[in-house]
Amino acid sequence: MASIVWRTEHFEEIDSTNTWLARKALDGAPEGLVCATDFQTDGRGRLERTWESPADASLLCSILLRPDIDVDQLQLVVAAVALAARAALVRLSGVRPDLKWPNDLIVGNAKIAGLLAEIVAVDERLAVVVGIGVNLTHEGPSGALSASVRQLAGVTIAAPALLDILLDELAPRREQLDSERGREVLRAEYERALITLGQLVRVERPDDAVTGVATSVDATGRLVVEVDGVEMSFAVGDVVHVRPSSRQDG
Ligand code: BT5
Repeated sequence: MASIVWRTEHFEEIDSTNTWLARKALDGAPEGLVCATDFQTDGRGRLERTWESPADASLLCSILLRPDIDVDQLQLVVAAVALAARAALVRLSGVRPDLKWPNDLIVGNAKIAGLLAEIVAVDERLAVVVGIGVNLTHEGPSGALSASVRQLAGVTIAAPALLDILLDELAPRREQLDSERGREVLRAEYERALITLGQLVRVERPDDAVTGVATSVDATGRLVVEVDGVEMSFAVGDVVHVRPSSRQDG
């Protein structure tokens, strides 16, 4: 595909950048449309959770992508945006976050960014809205294991500057999504950035939980966990939480 053209619509305040962009996607908006805001009144996390930030304290944006992938490869789109955000943070702040499967950027144990990917339409191509919130000066909700870039790096990054670099970093990764070879390159980069691999994790599903060592990410972005010598793969949609675990968790 030709190099992607980004076009950003900025709002001082909005309900949720994901919600706004999903509506635009359904109306046929082209790939590359980006929604950014200073404040969300209804910032959303996964599974009906909320994303909190006061005004002017975070990068809050959503990106419309129409990659040539199957529905079950959605996690690779999350990976592309998460890796772009990580690379942008390295370039601008020196902070090098790890990725935590499925959708967090963390430093140590503290979450500094979260992603929310939603499939909006399944036509000839998927329309995917990927939202990301990055804590720039906001340190996250009280009681949460979270932090801000300012707290960790001692620098205050402007949200538009971070978005610019993020989109710059996303362009080549977005291209990788369209071919099997590209997706393999992306998957390998994802594995290198994923702190989850090698960890003993407890994967909580709606009705049960299993504990094992996360070993890899498969070609569709599912997390592979070795449970009692047997490899099990977990898709994001089936997972409530993935937590580091201790052996006693059983
Ligand atoms: C996420 O969900 O981490 C996805 C967050 C996506 C937010 C962006 S902002 C722009 C775009 N528009 C939207 O409406 N959403 C996207 P999840 O893994 O479910 O994590 C949510 C949980 O993280 C909450 O239940 C809190 O515990 C915690 N949390 C909320 N706000 C946080 C913050 N600012 N920093 C760190 N943790 C936070």
